[in-house]
Amino acid sequence: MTATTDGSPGAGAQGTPSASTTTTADSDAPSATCTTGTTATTRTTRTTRETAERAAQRAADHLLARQDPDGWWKGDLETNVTMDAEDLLLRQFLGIQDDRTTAAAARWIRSQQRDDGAWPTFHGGPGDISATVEAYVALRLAGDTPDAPWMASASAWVRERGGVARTRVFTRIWLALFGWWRWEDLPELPPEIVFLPKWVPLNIYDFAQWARQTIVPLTIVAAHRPVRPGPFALDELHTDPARPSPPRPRAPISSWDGFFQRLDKALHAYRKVQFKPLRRSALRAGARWIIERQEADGCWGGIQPPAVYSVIALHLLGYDLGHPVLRAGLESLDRFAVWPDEGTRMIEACQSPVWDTCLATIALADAGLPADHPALVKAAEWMLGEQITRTGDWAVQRPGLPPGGWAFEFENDGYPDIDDTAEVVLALMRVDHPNPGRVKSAVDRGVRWTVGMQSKNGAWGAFDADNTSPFPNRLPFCDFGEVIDPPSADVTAHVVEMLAALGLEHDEHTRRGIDWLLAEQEANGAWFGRWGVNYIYGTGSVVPALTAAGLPGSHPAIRRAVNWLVSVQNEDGGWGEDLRSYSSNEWIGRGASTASQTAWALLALLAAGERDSAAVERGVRWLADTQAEDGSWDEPYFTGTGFPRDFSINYHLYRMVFPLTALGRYVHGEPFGDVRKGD
Ligand code: R19
Repeated sequence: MTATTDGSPGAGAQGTPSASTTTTADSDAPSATCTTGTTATTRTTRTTRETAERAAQRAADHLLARQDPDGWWKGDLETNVTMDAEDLLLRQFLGIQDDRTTAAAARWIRSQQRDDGAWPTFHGGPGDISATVEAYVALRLAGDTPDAPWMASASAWVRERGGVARTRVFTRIWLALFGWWRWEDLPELPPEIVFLPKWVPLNIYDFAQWARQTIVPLTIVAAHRPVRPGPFALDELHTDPARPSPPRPRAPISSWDGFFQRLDKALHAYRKVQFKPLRRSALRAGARWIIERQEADGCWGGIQPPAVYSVIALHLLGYDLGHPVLRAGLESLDRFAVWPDEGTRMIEACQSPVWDTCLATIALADAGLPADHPALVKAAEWMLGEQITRTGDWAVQRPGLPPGGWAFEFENDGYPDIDDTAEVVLALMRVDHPNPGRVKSAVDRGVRWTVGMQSKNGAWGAFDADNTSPFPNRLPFCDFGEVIDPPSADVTAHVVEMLAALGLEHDEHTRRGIDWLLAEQEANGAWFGRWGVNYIYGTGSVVPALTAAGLPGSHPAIRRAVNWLVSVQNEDGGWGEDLRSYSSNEWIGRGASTASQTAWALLALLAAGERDSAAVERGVRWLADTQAEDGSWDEPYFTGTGFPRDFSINYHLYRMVFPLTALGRYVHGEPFGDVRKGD
């Protein structure tokens, strides 16, 4: 089945692949180096090389101009309006709104509304009921009235879909804080959870880093059940204002859902009979746990949701807004704001300087910048300063492992992640730093930490080892996003690529990673993309890793991957994969071409030894043809993944770094030597 059978153009996220234009003509004149006697094929290849070289040059110049004087890069991390809405709700709850911020956030929120009145969670995506309710409430707080045309169409859209009762738990918690939903009608999660030892299912270390950091403060908030009545009623978002919470169907007790529903009932009952001293000491322990984890910049876990709930939790426990912990927390929230213009304010879920900097360094090295270029040395210097030398929650699973990883953000020392660590090491290896001894010891520590974080199955997750408990996802409380961090193909591939670059391709750890990757390949020849969209990202990560580790281009797994990529190439020569590929098979590998996804496909094909193939040539031409005047690419589509299906990211630098890497490797070859095409 092809994507074009989807008959809903209005819900079209990444368009229809067949709607693309075919590009064949090369605007460049044939190269002077194409002397007479050269075959037509060679001539085309040469011109494509020249075209690629020129495009890479312009992209490199663009990227270089965007480096911060301190050596790092950071693109905006665009997600969806729940970030902006929750920021306004927090300010309302704490009574710290200011008119300029409110108006600027409201302007951004309004700019993202769909024609049907709803809000999507990614560019071109369908309306999302939780995002729509949150955006609507935020706009009402900003002064928009229910009868304004855009508000009326939003509330009608929500009612048609069952109203507030159909939103995620997070949304209804926000509403409960203002009396728009009953706390009693929310799943229970008691703060005593913080006391569960690590061998008991559902202890906080069973949850992924981001969920753990969110849940601990939320249990404190929910234990207080605070209500600060909102300045208006919200009847227009309920289908039946008199009875806003219809009973949910009961699953049989023999099923997991049934079991967890009853557990939730038991916890509601426990709330009424709880042993007060235990509750008090749980709240105190939770507060300590949170405060110990506040980062140097005042944030928690580097991401916005834990920071928001930690501020509320501590405030409810009696910390006033002037307390240093809360003051720093609130200031850190302000730093998530980017201002596209004077009167518009967008909130980032998270900031990506380390990730952007290692990827930009690799891209510029691939583009042919000399390894001792001042921009690369400066970037390396900055990355070296970002290495984490203290322990963190990861040590719960790996006690005794010395620290040495890198985090994604400016300050997130408690939560280095394996993806960033692998890419930073790969980036450092591309730079000729004046103090090679320092680089070597940083790399050694990073590698030792990464190897120590390998999960039992031989693969790697993002933040923790063996974070694979089946229970957290079963909690009625956890109805949004991933709440565990099991190993993924993309992260594992980045680690394997790093180990191979260090000459460790025959090491036992690398071998187990490779075996796991080979077993994870799907029947179609692709790999699932956990942190990028989707099979193109997974495959674009795994193939370069496997060939770097010595698999020949002729290996059956590589051949299957190549065939799959070629089979999903768009008519226009690019690649694209719609976010709907996470929930419906007909979108796998299909979608309008984007710069980053085209680059990922090219990286895999180049690594597989397909440099002279027609598919690669057409892909390279697509990149060159769609490059903007200033050397960048336009990429409205979201190609980053926070949580498959639920949370998508547009990393604004992906459109630069991945095309530049692909063009550079097309022109100059693979970073650590080219693959053997045959056996
Ligand atoms: C690769 C590098 N990565 C391994 C790091 C990617 C970081 C992505 C940014 C994540 O930002 C987040 C994280 C969590 C949330 C949540 C959330 C959802 C469920 C629970 Br329970 C708790 C929190 C909501 O928004 C988020 C944004 C690319």
